Amino acid sequence: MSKYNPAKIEPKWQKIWRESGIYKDYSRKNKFYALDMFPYPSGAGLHVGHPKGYIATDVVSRFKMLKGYSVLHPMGWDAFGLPAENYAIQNKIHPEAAVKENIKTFKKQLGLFGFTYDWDREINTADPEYYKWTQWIFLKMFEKGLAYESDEPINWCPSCKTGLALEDLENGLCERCGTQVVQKKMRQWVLKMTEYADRLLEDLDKPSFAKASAGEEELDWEKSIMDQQKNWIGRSEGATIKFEIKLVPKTKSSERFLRLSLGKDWLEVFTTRLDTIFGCTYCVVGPEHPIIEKLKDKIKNYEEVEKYIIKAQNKTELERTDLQKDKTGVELQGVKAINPFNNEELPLYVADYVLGHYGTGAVMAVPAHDERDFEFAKKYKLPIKQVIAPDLDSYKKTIKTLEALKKLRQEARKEGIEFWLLGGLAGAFHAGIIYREHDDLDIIVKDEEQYQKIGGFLLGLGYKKIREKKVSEKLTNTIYRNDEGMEIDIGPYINQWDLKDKDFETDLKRLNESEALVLSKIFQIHLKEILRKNRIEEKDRIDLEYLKGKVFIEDGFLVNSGKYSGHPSAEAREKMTEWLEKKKIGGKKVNYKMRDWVFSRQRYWGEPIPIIHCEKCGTVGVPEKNLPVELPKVEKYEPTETGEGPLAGIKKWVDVKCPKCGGPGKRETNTMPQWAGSSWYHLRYIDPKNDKELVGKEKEKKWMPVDLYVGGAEHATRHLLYARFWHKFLYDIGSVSTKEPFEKLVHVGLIQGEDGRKMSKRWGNVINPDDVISEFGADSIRLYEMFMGPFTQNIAWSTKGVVGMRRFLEKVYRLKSKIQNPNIKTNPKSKIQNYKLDTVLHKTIKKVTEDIENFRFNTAISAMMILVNEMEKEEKISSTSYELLILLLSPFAPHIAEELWEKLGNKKSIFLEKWPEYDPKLIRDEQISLVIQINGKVRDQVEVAAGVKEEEVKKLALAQDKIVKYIDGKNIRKIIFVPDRLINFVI
Ligand code: ANZ
Ligand code: ZN
Repeated sequence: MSKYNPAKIEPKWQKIWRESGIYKDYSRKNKFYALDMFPYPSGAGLHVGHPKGYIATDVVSRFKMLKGYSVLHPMGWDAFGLPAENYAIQNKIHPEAAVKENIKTFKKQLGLFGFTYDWDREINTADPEYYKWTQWIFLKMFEKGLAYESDEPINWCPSCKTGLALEDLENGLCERCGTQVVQKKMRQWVLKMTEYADRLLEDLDKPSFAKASAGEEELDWEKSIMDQQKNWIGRSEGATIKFEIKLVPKTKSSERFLRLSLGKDWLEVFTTRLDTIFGCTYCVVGPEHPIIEKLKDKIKNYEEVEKYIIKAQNKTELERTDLQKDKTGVELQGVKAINPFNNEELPLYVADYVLGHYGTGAVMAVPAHDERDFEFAKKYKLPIKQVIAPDLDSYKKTIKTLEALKKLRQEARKEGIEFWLLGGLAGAFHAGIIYREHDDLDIIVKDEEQYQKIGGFLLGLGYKKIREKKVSEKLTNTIYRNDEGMEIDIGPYINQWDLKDKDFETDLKRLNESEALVLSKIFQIHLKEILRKNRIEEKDRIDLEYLKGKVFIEDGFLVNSGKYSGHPSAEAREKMTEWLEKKKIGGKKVNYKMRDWVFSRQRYWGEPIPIIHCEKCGTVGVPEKNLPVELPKVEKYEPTETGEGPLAGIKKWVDVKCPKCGGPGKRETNTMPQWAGSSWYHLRYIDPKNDKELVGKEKEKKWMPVDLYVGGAEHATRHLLYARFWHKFLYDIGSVSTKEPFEKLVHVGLIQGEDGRKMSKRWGNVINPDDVISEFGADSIRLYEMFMGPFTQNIAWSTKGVVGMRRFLEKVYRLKSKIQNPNIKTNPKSKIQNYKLDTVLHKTIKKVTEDIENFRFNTAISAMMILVNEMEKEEKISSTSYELLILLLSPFAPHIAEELWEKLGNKKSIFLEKWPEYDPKLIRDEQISLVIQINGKVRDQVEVAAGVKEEEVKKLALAQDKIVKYIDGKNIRKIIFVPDRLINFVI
């Protein structure tokens, strides 16, 4: 028999497949659309990491074909954009030529893998026939007001010499070249992606995947990717509040505050924590905030403010918002903000930790409950006022009644823990000071539950504080009454504590939750008394120094908050929002982190934006019939320093007639970003040659949504967001019938170099698939990449692993010689030839089927390896068994499968077969204990596989020592066999 020779059989089958068009049967009833994230054809060609995802979709495509689906599995090129252009510049070739060249290489390389692509559907985003429709979509957005010009400062990469979208940054650096971006004010085109923010969020899970017609289905996306999208969209529910602005006149002559000339002036802030409003001790605006310019004349230290603003402009957003970075700011002297809830006059600062474009660009600062505000307040010695107490619900549960409390106290006393009681008092005292604020305390005291919470929480604090001299002195001069009405002078105890500091600490540590509660209860009973006796003054309030570095940022219960004290945070937020709305000075507000998509690039290699600027008519869309606006062929395409794209230099191209008025107009010279073409390519594959529509309605309905989309996790927040945005827009204008484009999304884990590093020229660890294929064959590399580990995991390449796969395939090939009666076909269901092997076989069918469906290719392959080992042990195997093995293997290693299939005498391609189904009877897994009786008496039992036949059981039973003894040459008169239960020998 011939030897396995992939070098011969792989090209042979690739040619046959290509010529027969076997993958292009689109007439079957059920469809499956498998989509890969298409590559940008870089100059370096593919390394072995790139095809991993492509192999996976190919395995699934072939599997689905065998399952009777029409499978759409296309491939194309993401050819526009920076990577291609930068490559061209570096290598001094025109990007168009470079792309053409690179595509050739890529296509050749992909061809070696034997993928099921329908190359008739190949698309190229840089092809005018394609980008005509990219431009068309832009025009539609422009018509609907979703594409607009803006002059806002944007992120500019000085190295790529172009503006970038927020999504193009990685930790504040240009994602392409790693250069620090700067803020640059320039004219740009922006797409109103924020208009879709809520839908982009909602449709991710709830009633997410919805075909317009069909019922609701969930998006089958990995949670991690969904989470990344959710975070990127960054929905925040909160409120806006208007703070009235008051001005302190510059002249000292008047002490009164003056209102701005046009009545009241307001500062609007956005907060997610309205419940903390009583803890607001200052307000902040970002350096971009218009109020600074507006109040220019009123700000006493404007010069200083201006200097600060200029400095802030050079910082990246990351530098500005990084929690670790030092917070800076300048007070706007002469300007105050009034907290509408308590009419407190608060200082107003400009600080760059507040961002201009988020929310309202201004915040109410609550240093006790926000870490950035806290850092800032510490630095500028601003008051820190606690208004939220943690919820100590668990304490409440531990003890319910005063009885229990008293018992505990008694027990505590038995152990001589009077300290605790006093500690409790001290804590109470301290807490009383802290919480004493206006008449809030009354509310607290009235509300027992609240009280416990606050008291319990503050006990620890009390203990600590008490040891500080200042407090000790105060306590020493005070007389307290315990809950039995006894007066206690705690002075001496305090001194004791000081003396026995160590013991005290030990005691402290012994406090458990319920004991802490005891103390808080006592605190509760005594507090009124304490306060009355001591007539505690406001000035005694001790600020929460203990909070240093440990800001309580969670929800809890309000304290120090006027009539809102005692309410849980969420409830308080609701009530406060209502109040704002009633007063018409604010209300509920939802904010998104995501921003509109900065859509223009000052580069050559992209789709021209189909807009004409006319002095009279403004911006005018190029009429549809004039699309595409072709990218002019130019000699010089390098980016310029000016912030204008290279197209601006081509006068002949720029100067046009205004389509509206016929007057002189100029073409838009910015181009679209790399992500434009890929935002809708999934639709073009469906109908790639249609010159009337971007996709024909019937075809779109037939194929959408994409059933399986596989690609890199790095696209989680950029491409996948853009594509969903465009798809939703196309849904809205009736171009597509589904709200979401991609039903199932799986991310591919990276293949690293053999050294565990990212595969890159820089590390010299790049492995070229062409070499691997010429040495071991495409089927071996296909199998290996699916076998290396769980699909979504990053994993290092190992050439040894490919060798292993090659050996496995050789084994499979050799097994053919074990076929018994190769010419007689056996029916898999009726004629079971070898029970044990068939069991393994059918289990393997089940496993491989389920594993492919769940992207567990590695375990599918191990199951097949086990099967092959079992087959090797047999002297003979049936042709049916062998065929089943080949079928199971075919999606993974299509060439060898097809070859062997042919060798078995089949006339049609294996991919026109039906995927095997397992026989449930055969995979009843359990080994069962089968009882052996002699004359009805149990004498022994044996372990056998379920379903085993009488003949086999008989042989087995008669071979058992015990049974041999009983039978001992006697004549067996009768055998009674109950399958899977017993065998009875009558002698
Ligand atoms: C008061 C407050 C108190 C806040 C507190 C938080 C905690 P997310 O959840 O990310 O939406 N904020 C608002 N606009 C801002 C801006 N332009 N730049 C920087 N920070 C800004 O964050 C919303 C919170 O971030 C808002 O709620 C506001 O601070 C701050 F205990 O208001 B908060
Ligand atoms: Zn005009």
